[in-house]
Amino acid sequence: MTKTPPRTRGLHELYAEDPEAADKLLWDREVDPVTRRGFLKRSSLLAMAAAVGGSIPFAQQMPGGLIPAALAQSDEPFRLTGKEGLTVLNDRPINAETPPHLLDDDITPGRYMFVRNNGIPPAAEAIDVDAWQLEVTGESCVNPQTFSIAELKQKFEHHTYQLQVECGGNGRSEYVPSASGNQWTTGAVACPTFTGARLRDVLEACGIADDAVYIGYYGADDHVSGDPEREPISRGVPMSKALEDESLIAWAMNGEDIPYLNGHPLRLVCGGWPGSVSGKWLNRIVIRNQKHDGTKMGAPSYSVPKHPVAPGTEVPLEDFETIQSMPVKSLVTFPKSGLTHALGEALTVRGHAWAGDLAVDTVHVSIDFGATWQQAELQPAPNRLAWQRWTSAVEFPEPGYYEVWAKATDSQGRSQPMVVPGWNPKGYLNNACHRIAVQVA
Ligand SMILES: Nc1nc2c(c(=O)[nH]1)N[C@H]1C(S)=C(S)[C@@H](COP(=O)(O)O)O[C@H]1N2
Ligand SMILES: [Mo]
Repeated sequence: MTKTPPRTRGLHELYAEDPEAADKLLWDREVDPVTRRGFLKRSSLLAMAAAVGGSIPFAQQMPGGLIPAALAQSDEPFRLTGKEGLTVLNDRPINAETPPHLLDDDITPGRYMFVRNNGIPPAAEAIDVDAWQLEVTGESCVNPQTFSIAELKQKFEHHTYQLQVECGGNGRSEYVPSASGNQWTTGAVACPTFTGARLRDVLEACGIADDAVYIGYYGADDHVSGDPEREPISRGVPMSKALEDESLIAWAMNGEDIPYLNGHPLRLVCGGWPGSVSGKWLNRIVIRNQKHDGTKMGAPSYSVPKHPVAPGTEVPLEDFETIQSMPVKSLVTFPKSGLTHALGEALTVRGHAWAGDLAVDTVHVSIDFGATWQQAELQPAPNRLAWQRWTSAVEFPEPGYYEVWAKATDSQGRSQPMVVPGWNPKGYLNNACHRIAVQVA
């Protein structure tokens, strides 16, 4: 674990490229109409203090958008701790996605796993693995108990699964009219391996009452307001999902500590469902006798209209339902979009496909905007809820501009749409075909 506080990508680089966007993205300013001075919001101020290595007594006098000299004069680039090559969408809270070509590994390395934060992570230096506690409680828990991580490791069998985690809002940027929230393109998905105890084993050790219907999680991150009474997020899953073999309380990812921004030292992982059910910095699980009612459990969060609606429709809250399994989807992870390819040579394209709780049955690729499709080779998943590798060699008939499209079909016969699917107010579940551009010369 690193002692460096989370930092954002090249602040000075960003300022050089697009000062206005950088200002907006990074400074989160509230402009005082009387003095026209840009006050930093409390959350930004804390980040800035962490980045310069101390509190800033005269923060109120700082002009909005000023880059502290301590950072401007340093040639050490801003970085997200433990991450590489991610595109930062927002820094308070930190949200960063992975470009498709960096998702080419069968097992996503930690440095390439996207980051979706609803709040402010616990300070890295405040995370004490030996002192970390997981409390299991709730009205449907027979014997509430608290475990240290060492106790979890010692009392329960260890299991390792490769599990796909995809944010429910992945693809949101393509909806028209646009939906508010992080404008994810394709990169809020990852499939690393996780090692931990089965959630089921831990719940059973604490006694699941007959009336249990749901579990909920709580994490150690703070609400962006700084109000200790508010949770940034506290979601959960029905008992049936909680009791699956692959639902884990994980202390390791890819055989190492979970990366700080992905929930070190402990997180819940329920693969195949919106990533928001996989609680990071996990310190409490509640067994509930009703659907969990924590922050962002209720509509419209992670919910879609029960019936299709026309784009732009205002949907009453009672007409939403909570998203469960994610829809079938695929990515082209090689080659990187925009390549020039020699005519007459076959081009091997590859990627991954996944389908929420289901398996992927077939993947097809097209080079003619979907007029014809050829079936790709598809590997079985290493375990349930892992993505599947697909590969296909395509040939181009003449020079020019092509797009390679990939389309996966799940084990129940449902395919990805070629255009953006059903608009919904919060922009969830866009599983349209991914495509890359190829110039054939
Ligand atoms: N404690 C906590 N857990 C959390 C979140 C969070 O903000 N706080 N974000 C959730 C959401 S919306 C997603 S998509 C996943 C993202 O996991 P990652 O940041 O490790 O990629 O974590 C989920 N678990
Ligand atoms: Mo998410």
